[in-house]
Amino acid sequence: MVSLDGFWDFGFVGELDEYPGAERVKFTTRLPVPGCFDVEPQFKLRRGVGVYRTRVVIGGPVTLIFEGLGPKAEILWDGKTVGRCDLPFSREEFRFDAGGEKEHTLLIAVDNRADDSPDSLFPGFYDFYRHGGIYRPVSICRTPDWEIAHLKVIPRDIVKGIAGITVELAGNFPAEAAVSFSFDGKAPVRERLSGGRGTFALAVPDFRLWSPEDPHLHRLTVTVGEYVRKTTFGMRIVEAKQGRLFVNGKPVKLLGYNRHDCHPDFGYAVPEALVKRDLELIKAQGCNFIRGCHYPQSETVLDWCDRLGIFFWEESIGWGNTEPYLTSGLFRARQREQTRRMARKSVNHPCVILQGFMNELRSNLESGRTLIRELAAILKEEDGSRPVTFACDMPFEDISMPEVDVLSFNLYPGWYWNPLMSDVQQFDPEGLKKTLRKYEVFLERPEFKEKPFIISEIGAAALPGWHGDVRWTEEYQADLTCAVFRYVLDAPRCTGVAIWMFCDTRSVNDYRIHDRPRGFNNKGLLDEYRRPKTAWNAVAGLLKQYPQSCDNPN
Ligand code: ADA
Repeated sequence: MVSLDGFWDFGFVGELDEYPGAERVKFTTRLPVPGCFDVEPQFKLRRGVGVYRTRVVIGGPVTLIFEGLGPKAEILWDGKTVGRCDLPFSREEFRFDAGGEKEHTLLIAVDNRADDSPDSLFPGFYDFYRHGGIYRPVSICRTPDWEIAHLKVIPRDIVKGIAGITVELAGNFPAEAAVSFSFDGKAPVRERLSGGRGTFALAVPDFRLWSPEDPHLHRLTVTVGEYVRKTTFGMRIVEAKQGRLFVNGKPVKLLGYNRHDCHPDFGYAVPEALVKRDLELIKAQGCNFIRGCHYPQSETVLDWCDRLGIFFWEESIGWGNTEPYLTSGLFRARQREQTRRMARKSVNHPCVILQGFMNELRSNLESGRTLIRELAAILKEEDGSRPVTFACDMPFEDISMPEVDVLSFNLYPGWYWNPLMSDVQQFDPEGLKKTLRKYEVFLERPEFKEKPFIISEIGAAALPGWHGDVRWTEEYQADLTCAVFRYVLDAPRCTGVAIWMFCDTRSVNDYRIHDRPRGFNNKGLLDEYRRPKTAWNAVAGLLKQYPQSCDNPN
């Protein structure tokens, strides 16, 4: 595997109906890959086609791997199209014949214009900026005759330390093969693999559980013939039952934030050092949970959550999708494909304790419910060890909650209109508590009783530097956020909260010029450069003095 990351030639060709061919592109500069061209000063916030070019010495059958780009792209090898990416933020592999062993030209034409057709996974109205770029690493390798295409480790028994390990071969693999498993560099265990696929229940020697307090990772090396594949994994079990979420048999309280993996200077290609700093800030504040809104996450984010011990909710892309999307065959097929790829990519990350999809889709429609059923089935088929959920913004009209294990509501009392709160212009802690308690009453219905309940979004915007006691001020946001944390910490029925949101994030302004001052969604407790607003330190203080912490739920 050869990494292609580095600086590539770049030319911006703007508004075009068809990709023009390399000869018409003026490569005027060099830009980083991973990177987003529309955060660079010369192309800032411009819409159109940006073409990245690099040269690669290789030959014969090759596999080109993108860890994630967006919103969509065409891939050309020596001037010929070899692939198209229509699944933003998804890991994609392209296999083709590279030709003779020599230097070749690879072009990636990224188009960041809005595709509002109901087939599109990233239409213009989503409330997060449609950056154009190669968000995550790119690599290439010679396609082997056969390979270990998938390696899945699912902890099964945390008393005896048993993990279920599935190995899947692809290509011209041998019908029968010896397979060996070595944990943490220890002497290998040998088994036989028939028909290219097998699942083995193996004892992890000297196993230690993974938890936020002790995020211990084991290493596994699997060898089949000449082929070696490695992964890390954690021994932990997640269960949704009795109206609560249990990790390793203990009820947990999830306290944390929605986080867009985004930065004004880097778009969706946030450098690893900054990702790590974000996660450390969350952990140091006393929180233990992130909802990765609203798309599949990078390996960098999940690796660091594994290492730091932060619970994670990962979801496939979606934002308020309505009937035309939910009934488009291509949209549905792309959702299924993205959800499957996400599950396969992330299965060995112990931090991922919840899996989801399709934020705020119209879950009151039959078409919504059918898609939820299909996506939940894919997650269960690929993984099955994590509870499944989706963020619902219409709990009282919803018909889809029976399809998932955890009930998650996006609620904005004290900010947006809420059916249970008459005055949204003002916030008072008692009114907010009363409103949230009404959801608990609703959750007493027999069909909901067993399912844990999470507030998947709640919050208020604050313009950095605005002070006072009305909406849009730092104090209003701080008071509301602290009241939410107090409620969640005190309410046994509430398994957790993901505050909307960690930091201010650039949004699409065209449709919502009045709600997104500065061009940002300003509901971050940090601003877009991670500078704290009043609420950040207020929450840190509250969590320090609170008797029930996330490690010790009531
Ligand atoms: C929704 C949505 C978020 C964001 C939020 C807001 O609930 O899920 O992505 O748009 O509202 O800030 O209005």
